[in-house]
Amino acid sequence: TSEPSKPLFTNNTRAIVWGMQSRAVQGMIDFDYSCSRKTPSVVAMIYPFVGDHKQKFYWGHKEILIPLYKKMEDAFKKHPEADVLVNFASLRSGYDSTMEALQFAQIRTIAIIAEGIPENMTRKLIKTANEKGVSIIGPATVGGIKPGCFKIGNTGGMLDNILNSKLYRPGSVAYVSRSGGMSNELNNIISMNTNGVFEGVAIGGDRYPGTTYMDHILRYQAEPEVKMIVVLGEVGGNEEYKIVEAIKSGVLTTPVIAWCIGTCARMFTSEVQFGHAGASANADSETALAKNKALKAAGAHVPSTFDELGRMIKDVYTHLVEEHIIIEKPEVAPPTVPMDYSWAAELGLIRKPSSFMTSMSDERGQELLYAGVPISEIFKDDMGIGGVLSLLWFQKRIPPYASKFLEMVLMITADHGPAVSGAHNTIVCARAGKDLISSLTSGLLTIGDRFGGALDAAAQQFSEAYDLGMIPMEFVNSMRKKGQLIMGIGHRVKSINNPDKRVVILKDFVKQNFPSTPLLDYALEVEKITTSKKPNLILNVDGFIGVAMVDLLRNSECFTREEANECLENGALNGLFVLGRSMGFIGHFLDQKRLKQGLYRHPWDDIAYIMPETTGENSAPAHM
Ligand code: Q5B
Repeated sequence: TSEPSKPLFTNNTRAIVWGMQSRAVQGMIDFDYSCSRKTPSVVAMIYPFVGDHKQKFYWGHKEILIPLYKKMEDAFKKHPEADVLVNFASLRSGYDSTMEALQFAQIRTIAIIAEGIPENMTRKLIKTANEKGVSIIGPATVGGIKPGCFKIGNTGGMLDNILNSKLYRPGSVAYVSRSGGMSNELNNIISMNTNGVFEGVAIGGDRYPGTTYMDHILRYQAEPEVKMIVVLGEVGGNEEYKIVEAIKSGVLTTPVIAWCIGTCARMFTSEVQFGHAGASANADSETALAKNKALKAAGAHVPSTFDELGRMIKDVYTHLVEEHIIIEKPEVAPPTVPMDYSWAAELGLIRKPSSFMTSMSDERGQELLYAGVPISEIFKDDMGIGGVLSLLWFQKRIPPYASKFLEMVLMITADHGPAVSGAHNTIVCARAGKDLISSLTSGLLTIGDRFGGALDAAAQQFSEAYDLGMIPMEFVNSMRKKGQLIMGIGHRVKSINNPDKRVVILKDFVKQNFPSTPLLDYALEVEKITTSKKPNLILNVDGFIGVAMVDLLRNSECFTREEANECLENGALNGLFVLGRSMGFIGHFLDQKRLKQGLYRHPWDDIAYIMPETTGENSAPAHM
């Protein structure tokens, strides 16, 4: 690069981030806040795959908006103060986006995070960057960090890591490594053994890094605050020998503590390729052992193992403090960066009352649970629609006969022709051109005391009378005295002479399978009395299901008496008719569509127009 001695980052650095990397950007801004920067370092984002808009982030407690641009040109034009690009583009677009960025004169530093950019392309990037005086950090890097000033992307890890390693304020130690992961390790080692990191850069694991160890080392040496430099080299390449030369020639005078990783390569009989693309020795001189030896011989502080690195850093640091080259400063606590709610909750640090409670189903885990039962078990046990309904409505597993009964109820209530209130409404609605859901709900809205919605009230009336010990005649008389209809009694077309086959089928099943049916027996006695007065005052389908459900709830031994009562109070039983008849209403909607039925208009001759009597000239006529 053309200006090696100039700092890349200050506490006023402004950067643009390429890529939809919201978490990384929030991490950078949180770091800025912990450093007591006056403004966030990220001024804009670029992402070509979405339109221009703004992204929301936190600056401390406050929410801020950062613009995201589709075009790089717009981002740089609108933010001329930005001189850093943190490029999260993939290995496919990393080259093009970096080349494009290099055309903007304001750019001084580009961090390329992507791994796997072809080496010939990286070399072209480096050539262009050098011509333009731009420093490239990477490719294949996490980036770098300058405490108190700027953090590239995800460098330094999460905020607790940054705080633990005191990266919110500068120390006296600068480092350069290849590996991003190991730079985290260095942050930790340096913070434990010295007054902290001044700046650290991971140049990346490729054979051709955009900037080299020496580029950064020379920059560090030019910083008066940097009193010692840590270098973490590795097997492969010859870059470490440039440090050796610089120490030998007197160009590099700042104390250097160095270690090259990969000394274990000698334990392998064949050639070893470590994780990084550049980490394999093509000659003896490229081994970690040879490099460590040369660095030590040149005068760098080189431990005998990596484990010794911390102690060696501490020795050098202590010496510099004793020599008054490093003057330790009192610690100033960083401002508190609020923790994200989701992270705090994951750590168990906070609690809050929930707005919703549910005991019904849970979709969060690997498998959907209905009332705690995994759906695979529901299928394994062949629980059927009745079993599922009972789990979801009553949170209970019920015996097969009970499940079968619920299924029969749904089948029997599924439809009762086009003439009943609900089907009629659905049909009229469908013919008015409305959609399935509108037509269905139009039909459902007719369900009530008179039509299809008498199950709960029937169950309540009959069970109350039964529980009070009233004989059936007393019950019928008391209802008549109160002027109330008995819910579940009476039908428009069915009668004692034209029995409702649906009720006959259900009655046969219930009598054969339910453990006992005291309320049904009671209702059948009531029916005998009402039908003796009028043949259509039968125990109708609503009434039958209502009382049979009470017998099921009370006598199946699956429910306590309180649970059974609660079901009735909550109006669960009408749900059975609603659910069953929805099948029919949907069918009527589809039928009308299939038959291409036009808008329905009721014929005049079927409506009796009865107008008020005429009393004056201006009154409406009596008949139309
Ligand atoms: N009377 C069902 O009435 C109906 C009486 C009664 C004492 C009674 C009527 C009623 C209670 C509500 C009920 C569910 C409106 C019905 C259903 C689903 C369906 C529908 C389908 C399907 C029929 C004539 C005389 C009057 C009344 C007396 C009538 N009901 N007395 N208790 N419950 N029942 N609903 O025929 O002396 O002449 O003045 O409200 O259980 O909806 O298929 O159609 O699957 O879709 O119009 O099965 O019973 O009789 O009201 O003219 O009354 O009988 O007091 O006495 P009707 P009304 P009086 S199942």
